[in-house]
Amino acid sequence: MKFKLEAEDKNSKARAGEITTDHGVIKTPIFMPVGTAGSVKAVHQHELSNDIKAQIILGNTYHLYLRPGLETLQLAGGLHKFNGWNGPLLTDSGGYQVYSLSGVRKIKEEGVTFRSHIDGSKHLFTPESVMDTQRIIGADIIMAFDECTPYPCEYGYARRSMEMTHRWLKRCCERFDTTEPIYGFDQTLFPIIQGSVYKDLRKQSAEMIASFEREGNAIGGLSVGEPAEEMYEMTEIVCDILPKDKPRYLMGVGTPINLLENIALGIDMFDCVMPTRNARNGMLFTKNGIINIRNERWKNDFSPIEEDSDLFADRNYTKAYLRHLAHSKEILGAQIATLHNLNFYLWLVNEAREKIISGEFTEWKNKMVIQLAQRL
Ligand code: PRF
Repeated sequence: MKFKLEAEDKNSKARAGEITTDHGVIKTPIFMPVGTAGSVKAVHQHELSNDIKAQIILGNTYHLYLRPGLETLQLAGGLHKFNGWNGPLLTDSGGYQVYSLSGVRKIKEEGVTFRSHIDGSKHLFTPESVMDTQRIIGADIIMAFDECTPYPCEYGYARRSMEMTHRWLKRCCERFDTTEPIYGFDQTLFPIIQGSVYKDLRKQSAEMIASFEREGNAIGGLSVGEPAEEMYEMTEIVCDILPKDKPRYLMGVGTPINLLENIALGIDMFDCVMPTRNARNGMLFTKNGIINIRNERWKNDFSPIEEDSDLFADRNYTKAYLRHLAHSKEILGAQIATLHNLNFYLWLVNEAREKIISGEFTEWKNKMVIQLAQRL
């Protein structure tokens, strides 16, 4: 993997860059659609690449390990071959899904024992096993095994958990560095900063994570229920410590406004289920604010979903029709709304990138933040 820093904003810490992987180039800042079980829900791979021009998508170790399982993934030749997505791919380590999805779990120094949310079967994830699993899945960027602390989190727990995440990182690196990619293309490992909402812990964690000198760094444990201002404060502290010449990934964030504010603090990569999940519930993100397409207001509104959009689905279908599909629980409604939201998120980060390059980012961001907060 290579990262080239292309431009820095003068009035904020926003940056534009370019990540090169064996499966293609990613222009940053970027949003990564979430494809948990090997599919970005309701979207075809050709729509991802051709219609909304996704540059990288995400998969989850936890889900893929449980189903279809490692044997199938390895026989397929990795996730790229299995799902037909030929672009850059990142997998999360399970260091979040294990805590948020599985039932009974036990966290020990060795790793985490948990029960599958699918059939209740018992499993153990360790830093080593999670590296091996991500070798088999075969993503271009893979994530270290961490513990994402909940919010609120008592200081003592947050400190002990962060220290364990650091020890787990050492084990992840040792395993990763003594194994090879299975499918002939390069993989890189990103470590994850933790430390809850405690400034001293975040500083310590950022320094520790930076000292591993991996090719990119991630920030976890945020957007778990804390006020947005606290999230921004933590992002700022860690971005000021992380090296400038490596990409920074803020995990599981967030709303369109969260993206812009964090880009301004120096974040390069984001992922979140919000545009896809909320689309399936009828929430549409637009330049002028949030629409609930199920509202009576759109019943007889035959204007296109988004007038001057470059997306076929936005121009070709009306708000009234999409409202009807949502109320009728038609699958097409989820497909159209998901494409719309992802296209909007990708438009937003691309626009941010262009404004950073042209030197107009901060002014544009401040205007957008007001616009995006509206409810239509
Ligand atoms: N750790 C991992 N994945 C994550 C998170 C984390 O802390 C978050 C927190 N917002 C989202 N996804 N491994």
